[in-house]
Amino acid sequence: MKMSFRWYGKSDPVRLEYVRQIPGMHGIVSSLYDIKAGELWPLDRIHELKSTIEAHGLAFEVVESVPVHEDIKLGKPVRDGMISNYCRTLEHLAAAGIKVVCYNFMPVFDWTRTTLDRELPDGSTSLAFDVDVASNIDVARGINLPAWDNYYTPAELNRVLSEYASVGEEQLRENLAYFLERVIPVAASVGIKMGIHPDDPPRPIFGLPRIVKNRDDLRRILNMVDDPANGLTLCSGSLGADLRNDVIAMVREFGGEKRIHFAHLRNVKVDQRGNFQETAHFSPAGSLDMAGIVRAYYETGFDGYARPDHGRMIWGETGIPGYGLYDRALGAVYLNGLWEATAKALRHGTPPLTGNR
Ligand SMILES: [Mn+2]
Repeated sequence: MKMSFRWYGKSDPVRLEYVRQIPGMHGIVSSLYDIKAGELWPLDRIHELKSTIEAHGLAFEVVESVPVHEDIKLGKPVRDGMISNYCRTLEHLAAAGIKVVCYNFMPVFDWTRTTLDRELPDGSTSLAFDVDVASNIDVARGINLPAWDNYYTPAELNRVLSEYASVGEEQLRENLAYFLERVIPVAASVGIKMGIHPDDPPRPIFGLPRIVKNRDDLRRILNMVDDPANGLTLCSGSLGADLRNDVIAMVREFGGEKRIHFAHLRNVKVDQRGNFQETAHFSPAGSLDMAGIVRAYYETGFDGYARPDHGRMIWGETGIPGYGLYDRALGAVYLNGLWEATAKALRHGTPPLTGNR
């Protein structure tokens, strides 16, 4: 397990010097955030980002994400040029040493929360999702949700939502298959592993179709193109926000087949209706058995990349919600601790296998 940390580039308030000081930190997960979906990533820009990261003693081997343009998800004729750019971007990324590319296929909203700073009992804050708040939003008047209210004007939103009116789950699946049939052979040929991120949260939102919600969805996607390059970013917090999802069983099934390339490890406190709040990684803080999840990765011989995904805001830190330094650092160390303890318990005291440099 190669522990990694998401970093939003030079505008990120978290400094790479500090990320490097987290014990067992292997590398940075990042992206070229200013390049629009559908466009080609220039090789020199990728190298520039890589040099910045490597200058701080960290590896750059995972991109999260190369976004998929809405027109590809909608299956519009213009998608072919965008898919061609996507394939050429993968070639450029491979040339720069990238091993794993994370992406998602969520229509319009690539994650949704109804609160970005709900207080937990200990006074820290974190992201939360309330089913009733989300279902009572009148999308015709715009999405009055944190982080999304500035993305689309109500008119733009209505336009894109109306385009999805004729795209149900089956059509969205067909459009994903069309994308994968063209992208996966290129990824495989240049040695890049693709990892689709589950829907976050794993339920239909605002009447939009969702096709990456549970075990059966993941199986269907892997079967669309049966190649190791067509794999998963298994996000415990996203899938775990539906209590019917057995995250440990999914790690065992898909990890056993070497189809998980990127592990997002975080905990959530969930209720039966699907309301949830992100918590500390520590298992008793939330609803997920993080030790059981890490053990499942260990036992399936996982040697891919992991990241602590999100964290709470603690110790007075301010910054990008979910992406502060302190709590994600605690999470990374906790997860590495679980890995070491699992390794030593199962191997009777011999040194642990770790991906740390
Ligand atoms: Mn995630």
